[in-house]
Amino acid sequence: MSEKRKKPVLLSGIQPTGELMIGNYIGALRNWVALQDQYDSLFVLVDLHALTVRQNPPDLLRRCREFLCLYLACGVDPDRNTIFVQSHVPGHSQLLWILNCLTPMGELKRMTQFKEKSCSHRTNINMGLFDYPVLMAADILLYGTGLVPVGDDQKQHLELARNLAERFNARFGDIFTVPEPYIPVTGARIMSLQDPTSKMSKSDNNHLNYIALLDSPDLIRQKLRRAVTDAGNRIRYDAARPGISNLLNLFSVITDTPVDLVEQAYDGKGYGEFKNDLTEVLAGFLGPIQGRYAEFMAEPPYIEKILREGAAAARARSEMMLEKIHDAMGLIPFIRGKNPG
Ligand code: ATP
Ligand code: LTN
Repeated sequence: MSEKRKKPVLLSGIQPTGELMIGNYIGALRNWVALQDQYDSLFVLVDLHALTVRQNPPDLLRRCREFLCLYLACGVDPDRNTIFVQSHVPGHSQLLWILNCLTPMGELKRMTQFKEKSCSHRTNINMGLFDYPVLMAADILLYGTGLVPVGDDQKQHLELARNLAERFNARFGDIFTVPEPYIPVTGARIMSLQDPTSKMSKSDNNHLNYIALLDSPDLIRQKLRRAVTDAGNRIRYDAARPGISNLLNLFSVITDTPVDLVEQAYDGKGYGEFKNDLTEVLAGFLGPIQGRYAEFMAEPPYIEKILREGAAAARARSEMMLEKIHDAMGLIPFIRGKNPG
């Protein structure tokens, strides 16, 4: 067994919908990068999850490539991790079916994301949208994952994955690792710029609500200028003032400075100056990511190689796990290299 495989397994994914934005970076990608050395890490572009909402095929294809290049530009290292596309590994859909047969519909009806997406996609409430959390559980359980770095909004889905692992193990023997969420202490829920009581979301129809990783400095300035702040003009963190508190959080995370020190630095200064400085901070942070992104986008053969190798490694691992699962459940083993039966 190689050195890499002895480490505990970490897996996470982001669906290629909308535009990758600063909340996705702070809640998820930043931690993928921070943890990638300590774990045997798998990072998945969960394209099948994206099909739960209507997609235009050429746009989806372009977005998948852009997302992969952004993962790399943010520091996810293909030499130290397995990076792959969910639809390249059939085991995810196979395990989905098995887990479906262990999931009471009541558990899925309670899911907050299903309720929210059912409201925002009223004309397309499909089975996939309902089953989305079970596919996520399959992604996780298929590799014996111990740790799943995600933002706060995914807590409920992680709980389902844990329940399914425990239910399966109790019925069929100790096959699955029960995964733990890794949710950052700060930045687990970055809020929308125009409505700081809702989560910032990369598929928001109103682009003013989020800072995309590919936004230009001018666009960042415009978006921050229009970001809702609260009555008053003091730069103070206060749960009753979600607008300025959200911006303070962003400033604190990106500059790696505790919120109280940021507050001290802006004592007596106004929203205008703070927003200008936050623009500089974000533009300065995103500039190098955008530079690396452009370099990766100009290297399609390199990206294809990463995906080919990632899919091969993930397929091999997933097939071994599926054999164990099938065996435990009483399905006839598939005999490699021979015709079954
Ligand atoms: P969509 O709007 O397309 O449904 P999203 O912005 O909610 O997408 P996801 O693809 O659902 O993003 O999530 C990708 C990762 O980013 C997940 O780990 C999720 O928890 C995290 N994340 C999403 N939004 C935020 C946010 N506002 N703050 C912190 N983390 C977030
Ligand atoms: N549902 C997740 C994306 C996702 C995921 C996963 C995250 C799909 N499969 C496996 C972690 C592990 C979301 O962020 N919306």
